[in-house]
Amino acid sequence: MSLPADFQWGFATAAFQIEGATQADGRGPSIWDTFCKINGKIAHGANGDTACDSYNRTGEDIALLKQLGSKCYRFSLSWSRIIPLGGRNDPVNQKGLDHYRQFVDDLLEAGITPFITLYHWDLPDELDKRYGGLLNRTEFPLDFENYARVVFKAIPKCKNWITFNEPWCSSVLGYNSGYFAPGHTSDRTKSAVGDSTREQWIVGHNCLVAHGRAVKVYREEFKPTDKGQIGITLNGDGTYPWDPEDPADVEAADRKIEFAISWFADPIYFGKYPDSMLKQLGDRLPTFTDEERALVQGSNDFYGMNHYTANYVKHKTGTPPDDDILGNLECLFYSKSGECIGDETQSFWLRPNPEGFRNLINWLSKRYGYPDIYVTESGTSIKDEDKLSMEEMLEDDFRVKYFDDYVRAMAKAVSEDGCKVKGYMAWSLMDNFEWAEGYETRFGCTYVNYNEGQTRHPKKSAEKMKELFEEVMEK
Ligand code: LGS
Repeated sequence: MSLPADFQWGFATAAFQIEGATQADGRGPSIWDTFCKINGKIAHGANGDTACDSYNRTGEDIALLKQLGSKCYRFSLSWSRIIPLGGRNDPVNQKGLDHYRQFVDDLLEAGITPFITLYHWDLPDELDKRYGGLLNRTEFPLDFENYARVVFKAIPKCKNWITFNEPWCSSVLGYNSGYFAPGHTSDRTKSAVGDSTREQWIVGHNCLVAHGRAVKVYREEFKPTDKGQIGITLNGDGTYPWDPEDPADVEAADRKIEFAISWFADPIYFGKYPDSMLKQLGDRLPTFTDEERALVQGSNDFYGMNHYTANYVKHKTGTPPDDDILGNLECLFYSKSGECIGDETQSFWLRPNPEGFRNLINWLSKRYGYPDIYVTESGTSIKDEDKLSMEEMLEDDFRVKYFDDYVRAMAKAVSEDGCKVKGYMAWSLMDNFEWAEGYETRFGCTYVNYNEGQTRHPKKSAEKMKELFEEVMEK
């Protein structure tokens, strides 16, 4: 069991979750700044104003990465630092752009390979107000294309690009459950697109087209000299049928992945939505125009995989409600025979299931023709971790075990199953703003002391990562 010597491993973060400094150097507000101001949306009314203060601590973060032995670092750019109003006719903020260019230079200087995410959920607020943001089929992809071009041009030294992080979350959590910004729910009586139960499908479609536009720009205008690669990052859990004897559950376990992952990956690899979605949703899904299909199909140089957990899937009968996003099924922690998806002695909210990770890598590899895969996020947290003392938090044995099991399962997918996983980035380099959960939930391999000037203290899991990869990688 081993990973190739050039395997890229490291840690990941996202701009809004770590940067803070939301007013600095001409940054414009994003939909998350606005969302944080709505009462009751974020645990304890938290916001991203200070977060980990990474905007002012780039040197410290790079030193930490170096200390941990990280070969690469995945981070995202704040669009509204670069183009405060967001649009293609709006001014570019040179200071914002310079900040990231310098950061990439400093990473490279430290021997760390940058992986840049262009969009990790923090849309410039103005675009939401101006034309409905991600819901706008013509304006949004064009503005994203322009933003991407500005960035590619300014940061040619970065060779690894991710267009969108988890468009499933932007679509479903932002426009169906309302759990994330901009907080639209599927039961709203008014929708700019006529039917609020369709918003998530429209947003997903527009993200795909925007992704396709950015990839085209990169390939046509930059890649010939750049030799870089570009892809999208999709999230999805591993699945098992609740009752392996019931063909309907076996089918539902695949359908769950299709509704989460193939929703985006099938258009990218095959130029069409999955049959299971077309069957349930019919013309409630947007139809690709010829131009859109040409932009989207074949637009991944690699597959970015975010992965956390697995679940048992039980099919449902009857007609699903209009706003069903799962595919007429339910997800459970226990199988029919009472097996738990993960270690039930610990109250994990994300129950670890390394075998499910290996299975999903195989599922994706088979369906999409063994693409290069980068695991752009994988990690865990426990409920109420923040109720522990700092000393206890630093001894995060549950997280050490998680990474140990997951990385070994991945290494088997590579060396025994022939899957082409090229990198693994742990979520997260440090504790940070965990969206609707504020600072309560900690996913960091490094503890951040928010009460004492955001000081960083590596947890056991951070310290052990290097050893783990030394063990599973060829010399
Ligand atoms: O911080 C986010 C991490 C944490 O866990 C990151 O920004 C996202 O890209 C990604 O979605 N992240 C993530 N995903 C797993 C969440 C599982 C949610 C389970 C909900 C149970 C109530």
